[in-house]
Amino acid sequence: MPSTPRRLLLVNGPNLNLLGVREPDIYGRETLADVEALVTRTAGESGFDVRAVQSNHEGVLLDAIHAAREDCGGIVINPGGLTHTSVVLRDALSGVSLPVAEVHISDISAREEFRRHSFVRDVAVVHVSGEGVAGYARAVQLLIDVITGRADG
Ligand code: CA2
Repeated sequence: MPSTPRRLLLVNGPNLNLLGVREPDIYGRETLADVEALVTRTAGESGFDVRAVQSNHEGVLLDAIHAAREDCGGIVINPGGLTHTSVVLRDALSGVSLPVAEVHISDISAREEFRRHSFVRDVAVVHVSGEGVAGYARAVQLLIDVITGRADG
């Protein structure tokens, strides 16, 4: 049986390219480049590499998720606002049958009512919300634990 690829797909959804530029009171001052560097460094400590995608176009995200089937062992995703709206994104994640970590910088359970529901939640095995950008690093560690069989998630 082929071994699990030691690569993660990092997906950041719509508007996350604005990190560090707008709304620092909610999302902090770190940029998308900082997030990608943090995830790459954290995964690297466990011998995983990272392919990162951010897009404001849902279809680009779906294509990246589908392609992950070929060469990734898991997916770390902050779906942005698509979290609360997209059955299509949820179907793509469940369709590829890879372990998924759902990350939110802010605490989506403590904000507006419309942010409390996540279409992604029950297709993810790891959930991190409200820990700021540092939450991406914890999500990576927990996901790698799942992938390498060290934990149940
Ligand atoms: O807390 C999170 O990470 C969110 O996924 C961020 C989404 C929001 O719709 C979710 O409810 C929670 C928003 C992403 C947009 O990010 C921005 C960053 C800086 C400035 C403006 C938007």
